[in-house]
Amino acid sequence: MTTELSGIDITAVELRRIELPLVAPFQTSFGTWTFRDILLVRVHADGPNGPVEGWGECVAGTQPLYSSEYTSAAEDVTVEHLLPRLFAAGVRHADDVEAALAEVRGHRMAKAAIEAAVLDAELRAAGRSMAEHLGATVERVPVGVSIGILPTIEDLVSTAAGHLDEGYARVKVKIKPGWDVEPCRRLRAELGADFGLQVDANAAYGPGDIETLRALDQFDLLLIEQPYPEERIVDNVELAQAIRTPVCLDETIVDEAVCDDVLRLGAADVINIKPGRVGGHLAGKRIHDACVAAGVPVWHGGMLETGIGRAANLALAALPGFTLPGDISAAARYWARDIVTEPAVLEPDGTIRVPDGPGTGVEVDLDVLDAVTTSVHLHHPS
Ligand code: NPQ
Ligand code: MG
Repeated sequence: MTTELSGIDITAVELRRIELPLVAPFQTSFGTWTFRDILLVRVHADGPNGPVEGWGECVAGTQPLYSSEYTSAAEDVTVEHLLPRLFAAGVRHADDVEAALAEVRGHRMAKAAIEAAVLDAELRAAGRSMAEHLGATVERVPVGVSIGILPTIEDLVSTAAGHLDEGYARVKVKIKPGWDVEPCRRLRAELGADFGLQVDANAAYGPGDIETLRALDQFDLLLIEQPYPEERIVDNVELAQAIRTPVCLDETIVDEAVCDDVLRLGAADVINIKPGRVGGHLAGKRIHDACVAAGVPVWHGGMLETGIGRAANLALAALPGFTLPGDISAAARYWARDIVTEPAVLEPDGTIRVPDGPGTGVEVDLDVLDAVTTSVHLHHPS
């Protein structure tokens, strides 16, 4: 990173579980979500100007359906394996978190939450915004919205129309076998050809479905996201050659090495970057830089975050290589009441303002937080 930060002395780490109801069920090819059970990491530390704290959000879901990680496992690995190493290494800088936790395999979403909390605290101590620290070049970012699978195509069309009226820059719809070609046909037939439309399969298809995937070419989609299972990289090379719609990878891109393989094989035309999936915002920035160098566009994905994760994501999404609207939607897309005092709102021009205060630039509403908290545990360096 550009500016050396003076660092912090971590005095304690709070692990908090919260349950937030979604404003509406969210159905994907891998399951339906009606609430989020989220692990939050709160770092208490001493900075050069006194005590500071930083927050980080773990994006793992209650069940290991999007990926192998899930909330209870993330809390367990954090308590049993990650915090002991963070404390033993005497980490004072966010830049040093990855190395301190590197010997633990996987668990990237859990690691990312710790790094985000340390980075938030370190930047608050330095009076510096995360956007500036990561290299943001814009103050507002264009955003899209992700629409789940709905009971009827009529519901889908009216929901999409509503979001376009709100000003969202593009619409993403979840697809699965049997809910793919017809929904896209109706969206185009009833809402027209000139709005940005993309689909996300969440790994629900295989090489045997190539005719169905090719049939989507007629709908002028921005991209098709993660058609095949996470580990199947080479099949994407053949798919990218067999269809016109750009292929985007999400679940597959778990770190820089895999991203590098994908770029060199030509297994993706576009990359979805999610800090939690790749182990942190710092790794997310490095993947951004690698994609920019390779001339491959990226956009910032979403994991139904609260205002804590959403603010950190906005900072990263403000980097120059994020040329496509992301899934960082307004808080109201998911929450009746967010846990930060100033939830992210959608501007009429389809953008969301990037917080510019110290750290993530958002404040946690402790009263709202306490009301949705299901457990709190404090851990101290021994
Ligand atoms: C995606 N996100 O792009 C994911 C899918 C997703 C906005 O579509 C809990 C944890 C619930 C992770 C629901 C969006 C989730 C989740 C959906 C991920 O593939
Ligand atoms: Mg996806």
